[in-house]
Amino acid sequence: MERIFENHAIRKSRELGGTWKLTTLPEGNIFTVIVPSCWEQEGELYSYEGQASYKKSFFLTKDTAVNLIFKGVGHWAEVLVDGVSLATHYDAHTPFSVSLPRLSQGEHVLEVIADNRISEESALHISNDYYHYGGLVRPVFLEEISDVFLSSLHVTPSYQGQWSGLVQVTVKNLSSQEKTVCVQGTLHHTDFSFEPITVTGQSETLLTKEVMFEDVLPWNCETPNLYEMKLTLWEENTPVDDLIERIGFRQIEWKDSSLYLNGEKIFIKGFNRHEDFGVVGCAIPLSLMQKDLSLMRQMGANAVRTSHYPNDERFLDLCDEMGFLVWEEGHARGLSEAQMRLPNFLTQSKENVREMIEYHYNHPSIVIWGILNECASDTEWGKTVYQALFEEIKRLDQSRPMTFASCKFFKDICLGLPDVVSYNIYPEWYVKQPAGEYFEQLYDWVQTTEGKGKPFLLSEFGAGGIYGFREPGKPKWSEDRQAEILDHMLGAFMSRPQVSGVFIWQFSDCRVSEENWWYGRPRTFNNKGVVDEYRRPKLAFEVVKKWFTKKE
Ligand code: ADA
Repeated sequence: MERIFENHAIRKSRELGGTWKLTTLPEGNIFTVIVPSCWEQEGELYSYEGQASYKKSFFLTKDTAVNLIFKGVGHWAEVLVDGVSLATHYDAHTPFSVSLPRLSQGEHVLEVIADNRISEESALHISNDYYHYGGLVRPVFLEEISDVFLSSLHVTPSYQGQWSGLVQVTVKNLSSQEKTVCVQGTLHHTDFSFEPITVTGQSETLLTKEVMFEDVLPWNCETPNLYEMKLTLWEENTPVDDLIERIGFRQIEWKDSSLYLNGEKIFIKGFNRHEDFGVVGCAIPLSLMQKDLSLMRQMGANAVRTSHYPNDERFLDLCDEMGFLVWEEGHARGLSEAQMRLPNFLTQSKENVREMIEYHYNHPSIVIWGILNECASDTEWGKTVYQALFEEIKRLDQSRPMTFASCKFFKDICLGLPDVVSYNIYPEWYVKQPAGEYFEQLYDWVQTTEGKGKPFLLSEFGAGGIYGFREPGKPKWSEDRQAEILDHMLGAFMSRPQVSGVFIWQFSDCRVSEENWWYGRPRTFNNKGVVDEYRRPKLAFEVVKKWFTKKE
């Protein structure tokens, strides 16, 4: 299934999983691999940076229109069917789909050429403090669709004494003929329908309707109530397509420096999490995604930041079900002004943010959108880019606040743009200064800028500890020192009224690029995880649990 719930009953959808033939290009080395997976999982390809062709045949029992859906390809993709190039896509962290109006009954060959090379054309995937895995790293699906089908569904919940939802549906007509269709929907005890419409040939039509819902319960961290909205598309008197989405009724407000969920004040106790697990890299199976959230819950966390890119939607489905709050962000980490001036940067960033919101809009767990982690927010050019991306978010979603994590201490010029001010700070690790003192200086400076009075999140703080390195003398990189520094930081930050929430850097260790990073990253890993890449807890695990489960 594309999600962790059944999102079609009428439309035929199957995963093109199992074995694929991988051929490295131009070397021509051939591997039989399982999709989804990172090619780095193949020992010989552990550090492969290049192109590879993935091939798999599929069979259609009748002539039909099809949708090919790619949930994540690292990080350039070219899609060919029967040798014909149909589409390209950039960035490993957002889905894309290719619709074909007609494929004949019989066997066809799907080929995807993936390329994880770093170049000036690749503005988001660069040598970085996380790894740029290659291949079909998330699942691939084949849907057999009718010529006219439901291509997206967004629901924006609101509460005025009764829950309602702005329902926005797009109907896509792949054929050249106009069609008369009707969309009907149901959620819990409420049925609704749109007026019948005639859609022209080769068009995409947006339908919008405000629907009042009877006796639905709100979504929150303690009782994450979810409801399936089922849409059916009728052509004449025949149901030809359907789309099922999951909705959570909740209202988000950031006011008087705090987050309110359905009117209740929430203090965020979160982790930063990279999509990276030992052996499998970023192609994490659902069971291990759930393991991560269970471990965070054991430590008393209620939130997760998808540092630094959009996440697998099945992970977000789990966050919806388990009542986690999510800061999801567009793909970017630590890009300089020069890198933000690269010709592809703004286009690739905007497309990444657009796809993130397009595909993840309905997740109630997402309570804030982030962009451009630690980019050049201390420069005029950087400010124009932050402004442009915030405008893109606002164009697509007016229901959620926005933020960005800054590291421009005492010199950020973009703090007037976000709804929430967020900073990444590392006192006692990178900076020889007590955590509380460092925080007060920074917070007081922010009150002299356009960030004055805004909710303030500590989006990152932490220290390195190499799993298994125990030393009572507590030198840096020992688990003992990591635990001590986190104890000081949490003690300093959790008690301060100016802080709306915290995200520890980071949940688990993750692999990093060798170029530019190996010397500061023992094992060529970022070792600031509270657990290592195999989720083995370090001494810091119990320290976090002490603070996150402490009764106010
Ligand atoms: C930065 C960055 C993180 C990570 C961290 C670290 O804050 O946002 O991705 O690199 O530093 O470990 O130093």
